[in-house]
Amino acid sequence: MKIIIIANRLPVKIEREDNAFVVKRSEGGLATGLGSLETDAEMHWIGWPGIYTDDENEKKEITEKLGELNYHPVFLSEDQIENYYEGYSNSTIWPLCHYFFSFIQYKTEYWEAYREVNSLFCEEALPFIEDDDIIWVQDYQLMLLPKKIRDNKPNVNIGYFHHIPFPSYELFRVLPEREEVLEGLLGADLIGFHTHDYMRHFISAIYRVLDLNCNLDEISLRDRIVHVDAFPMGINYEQYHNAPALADVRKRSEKLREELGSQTIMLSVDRLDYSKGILHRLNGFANFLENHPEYHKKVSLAMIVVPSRDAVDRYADLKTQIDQTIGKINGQYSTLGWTPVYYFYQSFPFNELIALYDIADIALVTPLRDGMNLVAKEYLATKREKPGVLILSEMAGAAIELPDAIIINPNDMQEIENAILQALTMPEKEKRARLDNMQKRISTQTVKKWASDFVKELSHISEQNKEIFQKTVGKRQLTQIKKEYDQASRRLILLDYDGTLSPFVKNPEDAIPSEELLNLLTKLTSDQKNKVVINSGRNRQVLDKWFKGLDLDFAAEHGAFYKESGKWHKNIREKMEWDDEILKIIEHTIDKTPRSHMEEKDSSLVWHYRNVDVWLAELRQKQLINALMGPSSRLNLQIVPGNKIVEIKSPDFNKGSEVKRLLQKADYDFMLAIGDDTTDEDMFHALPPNGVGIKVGDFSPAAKYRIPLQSSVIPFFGNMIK
Ligand code: GDG
Repeated sequence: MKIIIIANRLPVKIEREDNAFVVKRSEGGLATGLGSLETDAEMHWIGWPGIYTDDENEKKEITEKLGELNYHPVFLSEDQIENYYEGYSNSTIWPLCHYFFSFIQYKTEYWEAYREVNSLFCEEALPFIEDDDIIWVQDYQLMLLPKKIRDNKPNVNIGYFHHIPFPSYELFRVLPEREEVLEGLLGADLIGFHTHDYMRHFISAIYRVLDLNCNLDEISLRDRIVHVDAFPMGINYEQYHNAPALADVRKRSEKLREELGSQTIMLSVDRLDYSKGILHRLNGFANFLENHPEYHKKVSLAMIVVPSRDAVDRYADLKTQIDQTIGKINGQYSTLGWTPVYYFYQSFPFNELIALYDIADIALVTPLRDGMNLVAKEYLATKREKPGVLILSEMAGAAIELPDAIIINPNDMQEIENAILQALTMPEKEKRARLDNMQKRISTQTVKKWASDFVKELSHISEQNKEIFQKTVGKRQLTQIKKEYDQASRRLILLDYDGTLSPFVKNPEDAIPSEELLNLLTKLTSDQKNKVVINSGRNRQVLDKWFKGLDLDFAAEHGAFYKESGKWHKNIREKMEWDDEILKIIEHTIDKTPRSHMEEKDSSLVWHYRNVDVWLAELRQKQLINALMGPSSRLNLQIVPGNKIVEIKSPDFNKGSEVKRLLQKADYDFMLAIGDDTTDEDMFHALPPNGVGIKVGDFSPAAKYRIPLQSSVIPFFGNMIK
């Protein structure tokens, strides 16, 4: 088994030096985290090497050089980088995911290049991929890749991690290619985000855009389940915590301190990006200086802006605005011995960055949106004897894990100003207590743990998907079931109706049996070896009407009644009399939930919500169950959530008790139960080990087999009895 990481960039850069190619390592968080994964598996990395060349010999040379490190380059042209990377990735998806609606650019050539490059990554990756490998795709540049790989290698384990925010559905829906992007991601077995909020937004986009079934953190597809989870990314804590003690760093810290004097230093470190809130931060600081002259000459902001994407117009404009704002602040407040803003538009070597973290009394991390923000965590990790204060935007994923920071809304200048004042006046004891709490968290939730949690969960889900694959009725499974059927002399066949023999329709009363189904049932019942029972939640009258003339037995209302040899019997003493409180709760729910209704059966009450908006239905379903909890336990009733219904019934019978009753009355050497709903799980559990339980739709651990689509049920029986 190998672990293959596929990312837009390799963790190294190739550069030309004196007519030769040199490999330069970049110690990004991702590379470090994955590098420290404790695994026996061989690690490979596929990505762009950061250099353009059309020369095949050069490509060969670079490929060989990188191959020694298990890195495999995907060569991209300047056009591709312009349209796929700067275009669709950074001018369409990036602003979309960071809620910069008006910055989103839609261009056909961007999308075409994005598709093309995702296909190219797939082509380059396929030769390396074997069935038991783990493929881990990184980030928003490669959202179509999971599906592309899945289409070629259906059994491989694929994970995807989204490093930036995932926006709410209301924003995501504006993307013209929303379906294809989501379908691309669903090629993965596991999709990871930094926070539960992004995960929630993604799931809501899935059911609203693709109309797929989502059950908590699972999305059911035809042949597998996709899991969605939050994995907050951490840092290499030890590395940052120990770095200030390195001799070289100490030297740099001392020099910096000397140069900056005794004033308080606030630090900010970002890539040049409008999502990082750099201008808001500067304006907040300007307000602070204006309103607090007592801090003039006592506080400076060291602002590091790392050049990034400056080929994109938006970024070039932002750079100009930053330059101007800093010029204005410094022009207005500087004195001979004091500069309010030290501005560095450059990237620093690691040790210099640590020295800056080390001497900074306050870190000002105020992005308008940020997937996680690792700078906040790195700053906290470097603090040792002298605690620092972190001012952190609530819009950064990191805020969820770091409530002991001074949390601010980055759009509120007043809050930034107040937070600076709070940080400057915070007692040392409080600083220490807050820092200790935050260090406790980031020293355990490290990048190594992040990577290993993801890979562990992916392996677990892949195992589960393999099981689903094994259970899914295909040729092999059908042959086995058919063999058992043919060899049997006495067979019990238990059939659920709605969602199994008949598709779901808007109005339950319209779900009348099709000709095809009636023909099948005629054939099944004409075999003397078969006892065929429809085990349904429907009432007696409907079953009698719809299947008139067929030699079938029934269990109605989940086993409250059963019909044998043409005669109905009941498992309940009499018609239920419903408590007023229960009726009122359901009526209230119906009033508040347009398109839902109640069905009253002899033995149960059912609230139907098939035609209700998904979000509202989920809310009302929870509220209804909650409200029913008290009266139900008092009256000894059972609340059973089913497929778009909630049923309230006596706990004395269910679909499983009916199976047990039938098995006690006669011996069978072939027992098959098929159903799609949670209520059918009782049938699967009641079957003996040699029974054939078949779940239609979602995966059920209790059923031996699975038929993903209702429309395949009748053809399946047709083949079984052929
Ligand atoms: C994306 C998401 C998410 C910065 N300046 C220098 C330097 N850096 C390093 C920092 C830090 C990294 O760059 C920046 O990471 P962030 O997390 O802050 O932000 P993005 O680059 O936007 O990253 C973000 C991240 O992915 C991970 O999932 O947290 O939300 O936007 O490690 O230290 N490193 C050096 N010199 C510099 O001047 N050596």
